[in-house]
Amino acid sequence: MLIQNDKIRLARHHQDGHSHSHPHSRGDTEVHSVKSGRREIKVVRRVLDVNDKMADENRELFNRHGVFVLNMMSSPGSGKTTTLEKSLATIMPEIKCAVIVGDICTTNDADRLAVSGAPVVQINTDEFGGDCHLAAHVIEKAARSIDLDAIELLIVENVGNLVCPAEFDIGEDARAVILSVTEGEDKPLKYPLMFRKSDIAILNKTDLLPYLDYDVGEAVRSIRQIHPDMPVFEMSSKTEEGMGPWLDWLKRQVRDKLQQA
Ligand SMILES: Nc1nc2c(ncn2[C@@H]2O[C@H](COP(=O)(O)OP(=O)(O)OP(=O)(O)O)[C@@H](O)[C@H]2O)c(=O)[nH]1
Ligand SMILES: [Mg+2]
Repeated sequence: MLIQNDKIRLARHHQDGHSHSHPHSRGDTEVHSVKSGRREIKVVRRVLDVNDKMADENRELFNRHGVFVLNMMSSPGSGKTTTLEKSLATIMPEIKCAVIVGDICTTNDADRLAVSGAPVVQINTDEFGGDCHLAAHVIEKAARSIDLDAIELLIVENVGNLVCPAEFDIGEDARAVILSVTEGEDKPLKYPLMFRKSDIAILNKTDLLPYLDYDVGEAVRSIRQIHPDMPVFEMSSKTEEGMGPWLDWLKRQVRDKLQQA
C-alpha cells in the first residue's frame, strides 16, 4: 500500500502557525540574520522546542501501541532504501512493519519499498518548502495513515542528508546512520552531530572495498572518536553479506519494545 502526500495533505505549518522555519530555511533566517544574529538564534531555538514537544507526543503515541520506531538517516545514496528493501524481505514474515519515507521529490523509494508488502507512506517535502529533513509534525500526520495496532516496527527513511535530519527528533526510539565506503573515512569527523546522536552505524557497500582505496579501520576509528560505544555494522546491502548482526539488533529492539508495552 502506497500513500502519498496528495492523499494525506501534509501542511507546511508548524503548530505555532509559522511556516517552515528551519535554521537555514530561506525567508525566515535571511530576514532575522539581517536584523540581528541573536534574534535568529532565538527563532531557531523556539522552532526546535516546538519540534521536541511534538516528538515527545509522537513517542507517547508509539509507546501506547508498543511500536518500535527507527529513524534511518544518511547522505543521499548511501543505501537507506536498499538496506530497507533487503531487511524487510527478511524480517517481514516475523515482524509486522510499516515505513514512512521522506524525499524532496518523487515516489521512487516508496515504490521500491511497497514491493515488500508493508504499508508505505511517502512524504514529499517539496510540498512544504523542500525541507531537507523530516520533522515531528510531519511524522505525526503521516502516522495517522498507519494502523499502529497492526504493526510492531515503524521505520522512517529520512531525507538523504547527513546534517539537518540529526537536529530533528521525530519521536523515534533509535536512530541508525548509514555511511557507505564511497563517502570517505572522515565523514563522521566532518558531520559529528549525526554520529553523536545516532545509536548505531551501518558501514555499507563493503562489496566495493576491493575496488577502492578505503581504510575501514580508519572509518570505524572516526565513528568511535565521535561516539565511542556505538555499534558499527559492516555490511553490503547489495550482496547481503554481513547483514545478520544488523538484523539481529533490529529484531532485538522490536522484541524489547513489545515486552515493555
Ligand atoms: N555496490 C553497492 N551498491 C549499493 C549498496 N547499497 C546500495 N547501493 C546502490 O547505491 C545506490 C543508492 O542506493 P539507495 O538505497 O537508493 O540509497 P538511499 O540512501 O536510499 O538514497 P536517497 O534516498 O536518495 O538518499 C543504488 O544504485 C543502490 O543500488 C551496496 O551495499 N553495494
Ligand atoms: Mg532512499
